[in-house]
Amino acid sequence: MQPPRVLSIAGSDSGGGAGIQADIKTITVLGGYAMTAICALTAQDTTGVHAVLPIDPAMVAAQIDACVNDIGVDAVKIGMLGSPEIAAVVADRLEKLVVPIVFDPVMISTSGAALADTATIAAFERLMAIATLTTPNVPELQALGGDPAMRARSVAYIAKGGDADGPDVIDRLIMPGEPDRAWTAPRIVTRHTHGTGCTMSSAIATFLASGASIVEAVEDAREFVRAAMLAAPGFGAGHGPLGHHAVR
Ligand code: PXL
Repeated sequence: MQPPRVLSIAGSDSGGGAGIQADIKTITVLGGYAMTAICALTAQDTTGVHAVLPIDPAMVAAQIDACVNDIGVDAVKIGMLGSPEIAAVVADRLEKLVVPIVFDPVMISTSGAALADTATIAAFERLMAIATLTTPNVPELQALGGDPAMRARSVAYIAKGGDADGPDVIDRLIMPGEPDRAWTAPRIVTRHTHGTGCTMSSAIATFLASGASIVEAVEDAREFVRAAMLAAPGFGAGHGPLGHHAVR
């Protein structure tokens, strides 16, 4: 059987912990076929983001077109976009594609660096409107207007609780017309959380590409992220990467 084809439209993390690199590892370990449209390069390690270079929007569009037109795509994950112009060409392309889309509204890195400016965040509206699922963390949900604004958009989203306080992590899934769901698990206390959001969204995209429902995909992706956190190799002086390679 052929593997599900997953396209990650995101930024590159030279340190290998987040972004495109986390996505390729996640999709591959979960049995998918990973393709990429790189929106930005970051010079980055576990301690921080040292430089960012957004890619020409036409080049981002060309990468998407190349993947879609030849190999084909069963699901898309969107991560760091890099500029409002890139967000616009990504929306132009994806509005024509009928496959599951997981949108991670990346704004800030684990180390605290800004990865989206105000204009880029404003451009998220079109992407949320076409996404099968949007995956904000605590500060991202707040920047998007919180639960009232997300519910008013009538979109499915998972409010990730990893950045909240407390001994348990609670992830809430809200889908229009369905009862809210929540998953609770004891917090894994570790500084090695770099790339958890990227890993979560690309895992969900891979499960959706394999035909899972949103609920099944979220459930399985949570388990994968937790297992990868527990398998973190302990690299670097800051927020280290996950151990994708050691899971499954
Ligand atoms: O997790 C957010 C994120 C997304 N994309 C890139 C990143 C990060 C966090 O560091 O570096 C490229």
